[in-house]
Amino acid sequence: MSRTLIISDLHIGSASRTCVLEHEQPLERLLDEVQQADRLVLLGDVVELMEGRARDALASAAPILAAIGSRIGAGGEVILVPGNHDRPLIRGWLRRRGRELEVDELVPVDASAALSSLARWLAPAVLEVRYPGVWLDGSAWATHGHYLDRHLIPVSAWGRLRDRRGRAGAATASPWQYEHPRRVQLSPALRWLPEPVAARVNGFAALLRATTMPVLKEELLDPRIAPLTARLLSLQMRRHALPAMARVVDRLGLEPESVVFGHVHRLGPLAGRDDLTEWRDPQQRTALLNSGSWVYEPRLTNRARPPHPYWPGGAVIVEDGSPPRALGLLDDIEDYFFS
Ligand SMILES: [Mn+2]
Repeated sequence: MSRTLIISDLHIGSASRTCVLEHEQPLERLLDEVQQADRLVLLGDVVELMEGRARDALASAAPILAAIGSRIGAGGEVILVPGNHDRPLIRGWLRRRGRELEVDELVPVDASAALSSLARWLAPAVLEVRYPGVWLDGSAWATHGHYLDRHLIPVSAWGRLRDRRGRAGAATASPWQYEHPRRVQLSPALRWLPEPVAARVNGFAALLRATTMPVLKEELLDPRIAPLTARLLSLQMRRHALPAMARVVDRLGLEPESVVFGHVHRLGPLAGRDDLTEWRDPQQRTALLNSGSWVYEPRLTNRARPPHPYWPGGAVIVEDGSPPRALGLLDDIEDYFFS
């Protein structure tokens, strides 16, 4: 029996987000979980490299990754799949390479000095780097998920699914095209969708983008609308982010039984809360799972108790013989540990 633990969106070193792994108790909880796993997948946005102080972020990451690596131990396996916030780890390599990627391209661990440092900190665990995704076995594909942004129309920084009528399978795209969006022609008959109700709520318009943008803008998270934000983001997730992720998988020509992604910080599907038919592609062939985040955002949780889709500590577990499942690893930790 083999057990794979997938976590994403740690954003270690972020000045604008609270990475809970910079606190002892959440880190210990993760280390306990890591110890029970045969393999750890770090599914992107592990280190915050988009806020401009890469050196500081890496310094914050060093002790956390060292703790993870030593708990996994010699022979243990860590797979890193960079996301948009830690893409600088492989950016130079991508540029120098200059040709098409597989959907699970193996990236040399010395692709950059920073990546080499990560590998060194994680030792004695062995680091493997894949981009833009990794096949966990023949049936589950995992990716950070930032390619889904290509299928959203940014309007007032609010993402909406483009070209909803686009026929599934009518066009294909490659990782290279997702990396170089000007060459992507996914939506020749681009059509504006009716204004969603959510977009009319003042202050909400930018919230989806706020969770994924390089620097979280304080003014986008107005505390006065906090009770609405999680519900509205949930609506956004169902109507736009999940279909966009399904479209990425379809355009890449993949037919996995399940897709695990991060990026939008929304753990799920959660039992008893989410409609499982929404967490599938339109043909109901592929299950979609989101690994949530390890950042504490009280304006999204709004004093709710976990299990909550925006509670930090999200993970997806993949075990032989059973479908992947999402779970919160910090559901019994009180808010004040994070603040
Ligand atoms: Mn991301």
